[in-house]
Amino acid sequence: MINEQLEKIREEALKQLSETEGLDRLNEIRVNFLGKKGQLTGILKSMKDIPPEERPKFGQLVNEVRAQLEKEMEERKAKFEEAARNARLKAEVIDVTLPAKKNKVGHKHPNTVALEEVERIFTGMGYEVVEGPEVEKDYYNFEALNIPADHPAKDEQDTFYISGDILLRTQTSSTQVHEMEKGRIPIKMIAPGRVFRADEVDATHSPSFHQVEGLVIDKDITFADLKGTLAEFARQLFGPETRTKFRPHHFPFTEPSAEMDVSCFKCGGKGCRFCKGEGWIEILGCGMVHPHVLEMSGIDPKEYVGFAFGVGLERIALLKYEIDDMRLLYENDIRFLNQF
Ligand code: 2U9
Repeated sequence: MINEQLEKIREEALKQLSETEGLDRLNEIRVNFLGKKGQLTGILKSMKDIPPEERPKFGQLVNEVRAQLEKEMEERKAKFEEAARNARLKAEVIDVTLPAKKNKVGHKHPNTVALEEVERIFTGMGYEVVEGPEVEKDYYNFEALNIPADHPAKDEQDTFYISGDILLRTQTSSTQVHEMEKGRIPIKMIAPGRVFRADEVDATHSPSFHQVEGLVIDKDITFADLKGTLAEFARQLFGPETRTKFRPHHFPFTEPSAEMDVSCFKCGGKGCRFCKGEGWIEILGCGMVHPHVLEMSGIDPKEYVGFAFGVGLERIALLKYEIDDMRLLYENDIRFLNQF
């Protein structure tokens, strides 16, 4: 009777084991049959109901069933674990025949390319590149450059003020003033950098843009030196055929002052859509340094003369790359930048 019961337990356990599909269920079965309160443990309690002489045999049988079930469970556990490992290996498989992912290599911004080109041209002519602070004193940005207190550029609508006499520079000229104050002459420098003006953003304006200004101070410098230098700059930047023309202009810090045009590098000066039919393109402002500007920085205008010029870097980049909207330079749209 009790032997039959044991057989039933064995059969039931083996049946359930053969139907298991996971480690969780396997554990459940283990607890159910072999656990402290399991069926096999339970049947041992019925030992008292059988004659004492049969007890050892029955005990042996129970142990046999236990051993068999444990073995079966171990085998199934190993099987499940192997299946799980195989599934993981399959999921993690790497197809080495797929094409490799290419790293996207960036490149220089058009502004940087233009700046490096301008720097190359001027360092080639013996100029030093000097950088200065973007936050300046009113004196270095305006007063030392002969820009009077009532000049419209000083208006709060045109300049960003940080406090009473501290502002964001509107031109890199302040860097040249610092250089003049050091009193080491001759000076032959360019001052590239970021400048700020309270302008609304449009196709040709931005509240922050970049300039390259130049300054030469020595004995016997003439307007001919200025013209020769800037004509050579234009030829190197836009091609050897480039012609230049100087138109009178006014700046507070130079006297006389001029603006320089270059012959259109698209049509050679005949007039086209690019130069709006003019044949000429305005490039930069320039002039002989105002004697009062030299004097204010401690340089004797009777002994020394100089010329200066200023060029908008974005303007060069837009022209060189034929970009018709300055905003594109600041949007960092990869589709745009990838073209250069
Ligand atoms: C010192 C004395 C004189 C720098 C100069 C210009 C003419 C000029 C503009 C070009 C386009 C500014 O970026 S822009 O808007 N600049 O036209 N700049 S002469 O003259 C100086 C500089 C420093 C001590």
